[in-house]
Amino acid sequence: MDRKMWHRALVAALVIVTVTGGATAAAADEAHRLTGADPAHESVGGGVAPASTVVALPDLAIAHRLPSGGMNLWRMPLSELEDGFGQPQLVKTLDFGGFSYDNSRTIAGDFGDITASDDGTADHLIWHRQPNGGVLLWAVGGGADTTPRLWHDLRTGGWSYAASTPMVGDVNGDGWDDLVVTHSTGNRGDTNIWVFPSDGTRLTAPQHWATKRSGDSVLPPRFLLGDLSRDGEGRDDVIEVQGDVYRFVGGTLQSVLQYGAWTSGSLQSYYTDAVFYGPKSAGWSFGSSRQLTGDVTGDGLIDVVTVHAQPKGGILVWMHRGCSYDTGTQYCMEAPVVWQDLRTGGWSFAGSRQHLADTDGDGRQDLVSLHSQGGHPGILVWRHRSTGTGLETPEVMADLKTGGWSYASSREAVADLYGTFVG
Ligand SMILES: [Ca+2]
Ligand SMILES: [Ca+2]
Ligand SMILES: [Ca+2]
Ligand SMILES: [Ca+2]
Repeated sequence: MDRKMWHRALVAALVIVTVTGGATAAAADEAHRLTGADPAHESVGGGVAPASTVVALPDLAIAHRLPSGGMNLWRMPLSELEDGFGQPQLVKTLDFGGFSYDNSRTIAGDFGDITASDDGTADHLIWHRQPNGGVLLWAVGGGADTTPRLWHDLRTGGWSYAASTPMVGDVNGDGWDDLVVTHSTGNRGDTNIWVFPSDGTRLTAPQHWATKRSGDSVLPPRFLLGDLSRDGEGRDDVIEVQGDVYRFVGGTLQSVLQYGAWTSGSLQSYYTDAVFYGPKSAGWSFGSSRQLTGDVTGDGLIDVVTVHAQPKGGILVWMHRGCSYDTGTQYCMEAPVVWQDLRTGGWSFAGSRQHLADTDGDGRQDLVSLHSQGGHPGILVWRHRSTGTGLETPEVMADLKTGGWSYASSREAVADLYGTFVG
């Protein structure tokens, strides 16, 4: 079953639960995490669980700086279908062995059943700077055994912590998250794209998938992962966001914010036409925006959400809906529309971070915002539920204003995880 069909089945299943169970709350005790495979994996590996029982159970994986310089790793269930919704749970304290919050990047996903006790909660990855400028890659699996495992020693071979950026996605479509690392080559801004494929228990040796030429982008681009291709074949593509490039728009050469995509799933990745040009003259700005990928509409096609700062303060949330009709290009994205106007109410672009996750199990990913608290160090976590055509008024899903939480001393990532209904 492909991802699109799976989402449709999911929505149908929830309708049944709601009707027979009275409310989604009735399902809270019946949601169990999946290990071993997620829906896409089962479609490849020869299906096991009925698709109608599968729901998204994403985790927010938080890394928080310790006074010693180390870090705490936390997980917070993001789905209200699960016990512990919105409540951070400490996974591991890394105050030994040289682990450093400031000298590492942390991401999370579903990289495999890493230990015998892996329970399908977030697996954490630590991309750690070494004294010689290289990298060590550590993993902390979900479940009881949180001993960090050294997966790759990248202190040699030309690896540079400073020149690399780790990302998470499933680029070969087997249902396990893979690590994708963009690495500057030092040659006129060219970028190598490396993939560390998961084998279901760990990330295997890095493979060089592509070299992206710098082209005419003035600013270093941002890279995202998402299955943007029209057929939604289940393999994440590499999406490149460029700023201050000049393109003819409406017959006029203009500075634009531009999104393009690379195919994944083979050793021959290549750049295709940009799917969006946002002219500077219309207010689009690379530096004043950030992009997210996910299925916000619930149709199984990946959408791009752009969170954009506004000149007089606040934020607009734009939706570029993914589409499947024939546009003559391999990729398809509809013109952006505003899904939420947060220009009032104290919303700050610089003082917030956003993610996408399905927080209510309806198959539509919702916007999740972590917001700083002015002069106070803490955090409020908001969810903006997707209706399929817009976002509902944000509501607080976790109040981390006290308890030692610091917006400035933490970072987080969403792990896309799954579970089943029983009964
Ligand atoms: Ca795992
Ligand atoms: Ca994979
Ligand atoms: Ca969609
Ligand atoms: Ca949702």
